[in-house]
Amino acid sequence: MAAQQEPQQETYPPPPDLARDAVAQPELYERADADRLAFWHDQAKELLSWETEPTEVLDWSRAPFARWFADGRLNVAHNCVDRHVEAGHGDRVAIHWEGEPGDRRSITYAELGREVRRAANALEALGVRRGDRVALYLPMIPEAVVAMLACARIGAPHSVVFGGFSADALRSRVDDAEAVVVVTADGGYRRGAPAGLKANVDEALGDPARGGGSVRTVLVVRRTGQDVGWDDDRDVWWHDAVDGASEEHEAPALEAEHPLFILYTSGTTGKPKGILHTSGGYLTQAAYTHRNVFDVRPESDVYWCAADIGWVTGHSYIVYGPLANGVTQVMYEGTPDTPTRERWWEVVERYGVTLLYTAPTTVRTFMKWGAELLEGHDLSSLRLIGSVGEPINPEAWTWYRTHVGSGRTPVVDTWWQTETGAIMISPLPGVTTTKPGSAQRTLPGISAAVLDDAGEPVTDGQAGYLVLTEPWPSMLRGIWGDDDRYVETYWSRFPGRYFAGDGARLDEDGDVWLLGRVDDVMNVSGHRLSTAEIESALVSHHRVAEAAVVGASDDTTGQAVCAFVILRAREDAEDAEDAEDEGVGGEDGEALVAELRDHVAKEIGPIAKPRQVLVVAELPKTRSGKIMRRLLRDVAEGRETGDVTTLADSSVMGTIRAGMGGPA
Ligand code: 6R9
Repeated sequence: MAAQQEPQQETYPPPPDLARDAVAQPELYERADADRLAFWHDQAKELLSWETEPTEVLDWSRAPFARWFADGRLNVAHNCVDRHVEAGHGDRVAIHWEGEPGDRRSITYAELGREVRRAANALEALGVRRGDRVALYLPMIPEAVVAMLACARIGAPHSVVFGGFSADALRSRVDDAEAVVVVTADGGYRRGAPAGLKANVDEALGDPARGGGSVRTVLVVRRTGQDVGWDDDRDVWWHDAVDGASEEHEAPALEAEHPLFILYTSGTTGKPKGILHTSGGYLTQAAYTHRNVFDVRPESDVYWCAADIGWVTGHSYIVYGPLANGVTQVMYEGTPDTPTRERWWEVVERYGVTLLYTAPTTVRTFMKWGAELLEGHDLSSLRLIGSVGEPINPEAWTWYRTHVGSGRTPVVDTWWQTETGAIMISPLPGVTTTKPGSAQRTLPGISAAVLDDAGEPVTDGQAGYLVLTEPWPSMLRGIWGDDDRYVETYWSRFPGRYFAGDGARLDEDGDVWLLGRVDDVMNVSGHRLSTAEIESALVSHHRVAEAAVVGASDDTTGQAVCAFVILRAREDAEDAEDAEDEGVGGEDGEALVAELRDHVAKEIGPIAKPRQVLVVAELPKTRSGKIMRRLLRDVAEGRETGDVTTLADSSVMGTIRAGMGGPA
């Protein structure tokens, strides 16, 4: 990494009325700085309802395994729904849901409460007990929220698997968590057509020899009405199990450290990590960050987080944070271009959305489509817009503020991870003078540093490694079933500090600029993908001998998957001949490339499909046999090749370029 100097940018102070009235005022930093643990204790008590209020704050005696608010007891689902009804807000809309085909439902907090209690009873009737894991594989429909809250209510940790993942990816996650129930749907709508989900569940669980054996029941929501296979011994319709269930359900008071969910995320090896989050600390920070970063006014705001519940953003900022704060939100099932590229702006207009939270890749897509598409729509209800998932380049930031925020709304660029559970670095909209492209400051109560290789704080705006220097309430409690990997991945690079895996630098004001991942994790459209996972998918294809995957920069998706593969020699003589003259341009070559791209989509999911697959004769390796991805990235991004002196065979890069028809 090299230090880079941002050109002098315009900065944006908070609008004066917001500076005056914002939920978060400058003294929030002062309170947190004065006594960090007392500050978090206050947040936990002020923002949540406890059956037993905690007297303990942080137990760090078994570091890096943290316990927060450990003697407190609460029920997360009660905090997200029932208590708002008890406080007289039962008629407030919790979710304005819009399906991709245009069907709509508005669900009040009172109705949501009844649904969650019915679903909780249904799960218990299916034999789900406190501590059992439940896998959810669902489209963006209200039942997804209901199922998550029903699990939370009975203390059965959920493991949401993104609906775009393949049957194989689902099976490995179900197996790792040993889930007893899978909640799914017949399908969901995507780009104007029903996409099947139940069929993938059948494939994942169909052959007990391959896994999935822990699952007793598959609970199926009818969404698209498409035909589905059915196993009478295992499959149950959601409407049969839930609709007739009692709407009375006593929410048990669970320990603050009771597991709330597992969410799998890509790491540097091929095996996804099951990130474990627990109840009291997680909910405290989800609610605190949502309230202060988005300046939430539950009586008047209409909030829209356009993520999928399959990612952590959907967990913390569609389900737990917003519902704990009792806000009204919009939930949309489909893609932004269905039926037209104006869909989002129609949604903003229809519900009067005031707060919008999305990813830079979406902003760049809208940029590409052109600002004209927004011009016919009344976006004046928007008062604050947020970004998450990857670094937002200053051009996209400025476009977002100008065209979506009508040149007047604050933009909050929020840095965090599946592992952090909630936002860690972000402007506060009524306090911070924002700089396009910078996530700026740790939130009150959070501490971070940027370190060099030796673990010393970097100076002079140099690039370094982002670390978190103090434990925080919504931190991961570990990796499911793998304590050693937790310690090794996050706490061994800089002992005592949490290593985030991101590069960063601090500018002269001390503001943080994120520089992307420093490990073999790619960020494609804000989704984390591991190079190792895609490489192992590629080598599982019978024609591939070896594969190397890099993330190449892409104008729209941030990074794009770029794969280099070496083919196996074919067994029979005839084939061996055409394997030899099989260049990337040949007809057979093209068909094979298409096949390999589809193979990855099938093994992992369409989001992992490589943008490019290049067939090469050799891969650049160091003498110790490590693939030099840096050089492949140069090729993928069309640059001159950097330093090749550590290559075992320095002619390899020339061979690769020659094979591609590019400059050697
Ligand atoms: C919430 C989420 C985490 C990784 C993280 C970093 C990148 C997220 C960012 C950002 C720069 C931001 N990232 N937000 N980089 N600025 N505002 O995305 O979680 O899927 O676990 O990804 O995403 O690289 O390490 P997750």
